Amino acid sequence: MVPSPPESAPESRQAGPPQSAIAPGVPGIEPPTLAEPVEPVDPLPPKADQQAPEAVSPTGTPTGAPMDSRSQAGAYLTTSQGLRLPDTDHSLKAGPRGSVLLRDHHLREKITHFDHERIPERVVHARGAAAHGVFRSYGTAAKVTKAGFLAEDVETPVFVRFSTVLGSRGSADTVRDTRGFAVKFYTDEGTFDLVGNNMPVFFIQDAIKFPDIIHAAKPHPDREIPQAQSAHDTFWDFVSLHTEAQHHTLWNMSDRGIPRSFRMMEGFGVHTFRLVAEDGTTSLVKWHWKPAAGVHSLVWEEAQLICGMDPDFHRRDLADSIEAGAFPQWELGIQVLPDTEDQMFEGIDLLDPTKMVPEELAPVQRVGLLTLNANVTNYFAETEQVAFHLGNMVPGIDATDDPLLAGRLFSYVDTQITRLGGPNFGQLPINRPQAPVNDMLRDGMHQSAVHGGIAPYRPHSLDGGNPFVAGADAGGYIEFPQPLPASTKVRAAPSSFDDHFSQARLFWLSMSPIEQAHIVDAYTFELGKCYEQTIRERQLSALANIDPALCASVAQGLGLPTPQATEPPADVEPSPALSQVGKGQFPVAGRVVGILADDGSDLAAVAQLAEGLTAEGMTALVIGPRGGTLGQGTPQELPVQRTLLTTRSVEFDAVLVAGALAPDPRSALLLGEAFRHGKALGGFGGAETAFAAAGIPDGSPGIVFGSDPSDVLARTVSLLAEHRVWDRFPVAAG
Ligand code: HDE
Repeated sequence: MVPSPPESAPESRQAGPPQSAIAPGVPGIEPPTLAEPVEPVDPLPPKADQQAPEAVSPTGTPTGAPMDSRSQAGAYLTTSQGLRLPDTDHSLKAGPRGSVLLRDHHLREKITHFDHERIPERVVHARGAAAHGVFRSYGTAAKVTKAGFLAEDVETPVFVRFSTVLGSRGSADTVRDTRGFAVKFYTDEGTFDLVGNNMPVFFIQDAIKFPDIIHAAKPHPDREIPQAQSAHDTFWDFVSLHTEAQHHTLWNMSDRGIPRSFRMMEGFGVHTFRLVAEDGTTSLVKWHWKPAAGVHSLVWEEAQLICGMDPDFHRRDLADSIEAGAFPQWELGIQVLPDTEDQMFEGIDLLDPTKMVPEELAPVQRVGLLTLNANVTNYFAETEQVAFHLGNMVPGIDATDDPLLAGRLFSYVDTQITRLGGPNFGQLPINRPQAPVNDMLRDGMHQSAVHGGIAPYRPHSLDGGNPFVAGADAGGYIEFPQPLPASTKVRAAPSSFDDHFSQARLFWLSMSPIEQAHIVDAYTFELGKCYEQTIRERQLSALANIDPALCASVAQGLGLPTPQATEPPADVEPSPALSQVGKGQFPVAGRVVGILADDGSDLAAVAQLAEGLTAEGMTALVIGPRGGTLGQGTPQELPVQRTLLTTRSVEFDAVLVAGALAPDPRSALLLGEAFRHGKALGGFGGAETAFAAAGIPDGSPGIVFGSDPSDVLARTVSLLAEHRVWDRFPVAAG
């Protein structure tokens, strides 16, 4: 059963300071009282935007219990055993100035539990954020797979976790990195996990190299720096030697490495999977997630500023947009490829995870819609404890012989045993299947099922013979009987894995000039951060094999000579689908617009603008020179949501300026940055003065002026729908 999502944005709270009325991020369900409460009350219910894991039993049986049935209960503070406590502020002592007594069980329990509150963070993808949602299938995949959740109009509850790869759990969100995009479908036939990334290719072709790439990309083991980034010697040392990593590295250096929002990322299954239809026919497929909000990125300076200003930028954006009712959506798509004996398609080895299949060669067919409609109730219980596993498959979906996939099929269960402290992690509430579980797995740390019966073994004649094995007609998962060619045991890759540069070149040639300029800057920045010149030179040699112009531009930025290619540039056809630029207008719901105003602004117009923005599902934040309200004591008195001290341009997708504004270097900085970052800008009521004070040249593209605020709003929002004003930055083609 699909849990019912909140229909729309939760109502604003009735009381509380006016600032919290429209700004997202309200911390609690009720506004706090000034004085500490003294009347005992039961715990408050979760906020309207939150949802907890379905209250099924550890073995997948619906309990009918409400979603908050697993949270704290009762009006009084207790021990973990439910004993009511009169005091939690003082240890038990031999007199107020005397020794603390060992017999203080409350002190011991409180500190002991606290001492063990942390678990090992994920080896990779430690930093993440997640949400609940629902997947509705169109039924268009039913001809190629018998998977029940892909039949027409089936709705399946999902839990989705996004992540960076390299950083520790407390690192910043907007670092240059690949992003994880892991989806858990709680289907009637068992849980299906689609554990992908926001890039369609991977650094390595064989799982045995995973520890190598990760050790190279993680901080240097001596000083443990730098955190959460690839701009350092060991990363470039590895990828310049192990050149199969070059294609993925190029994606990382592109704008895909710094997404604007999780909501604005594509997702990819990376490996080729095999789908099995009802009649037994098979196809090879690549999974895709297509975001409704479009694919958009930050610019590099903005990303760096955000690391300091708001390291939680992406998780805040995800939670805020769900809280505001601007539910993030993606369509699931598949590229369906013939399951031929050689598992090749148009010369592309489908078992090589450093290769993708251009959409122009195999269109992405849309098969369903994912909507994230509820935030988690408790980060640790859900986002931290969720355990994905590639082996969580359902009938109709099977693996291929991709050697990277093989290693992953082993790794994910293994890592959870360390991370979650034993083999019963599947019984944690967020990991419980929503299909009956009868696994004969027994005991182990933290066993929370209470199994009946006496015969957890097969065959047996006790317990009525239960459980029985299920053939295909009873929904059993039958591995595809793949014919295997005669072969010799060998530690080697096929020669079709030898091509390391052609698709990197294809990606480079598919980029628009502004995207290419960003890529050149990214390489120049990252290699500029390497200490060893040899490593820079070696990486330049790899770039020479991708594209001579790319190589020459980076070499110039580094002040190094341009090396010659060691192999002729591949003759490849660009794939326009790979570019993010010039793809038209996208929905603006969930975008954040700042309105710069002061006491001299037309506050009635500002209020109207804020209303207009909110009506379109955006977040409007009034930025004032100080906190409190503008126009104090006048009928137009207006709450300020951000001050020039508490915000910076990077918080906004677009900025509107209400009036000339009193001169203030901080508002000039805000406007100058927003201009430099290609953001939509607008102003009315003499706002030209404020732009001039920020040093922005008159007549610059992408700045809307007018006397009618609602007209300025409409035109600015139209610019915002294209994400950035790129024609502010003329770049040479090529
Ligand atoms: Fe992972 N990966 N991975 N990976 N991966 C993990 O599992 C691993 C790979 C990906 O939000 C770990 O539970 C190996 C490719 C995501 O919880 C670990 C190999 C892709 C997430 C692990 C790969 C991914 C992980 C760490 C090479 C893109 C986060 C904690 C054979 C298709 C899931 C954990 C979440 C997490 C191992 C390669 C994506 C250690 C050995 C390729 C999105 O098991």
